[in-house]
Amino acid sequence: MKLIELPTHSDARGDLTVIESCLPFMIRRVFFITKPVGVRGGHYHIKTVQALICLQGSILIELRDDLVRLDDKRQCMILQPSDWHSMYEFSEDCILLVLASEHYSENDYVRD
Ligand code: T46
Repeated sequence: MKLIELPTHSDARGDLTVIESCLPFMIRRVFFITKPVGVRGGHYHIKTVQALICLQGSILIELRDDLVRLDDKRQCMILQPSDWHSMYEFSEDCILLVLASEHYSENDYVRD
């Protein structure tokens, strides 16, 4: 797992945050999670690398040996395939954006 600070351009019109050359993979899939409750995740991947950005609200991400709260949209969490992760303690307004290196395949998941 790696945390990256995304460059943000702020002026009187607002903030513009860029995800460009900082990702260690080509984006093949994008999804976002809204209105999350309970616990999600609880798996690692065989091939997929992912970048997680909490666009709004906050979320707690549990890794094998770490616990990280994402609550800043300029922060990007890179998860390698072997990084087991579970997500919980979502704020009600949470929006989690995920960029993935592979197309969706259930065969890529190793679940608890
Ligand atoms: C991850 C965390 C951060 C699809 O059909 N296509 C997709 O691209 C995805 C991601 C999911 N789905 C279907 C499969 C399930 O029927 O959507 C349903 C919910 O997926 P899942 O239970 O895997 O959701 P999470 O929140 O536990 O995990 C998701 C990603 O699947 C996973 O890659 O790392 O978000």
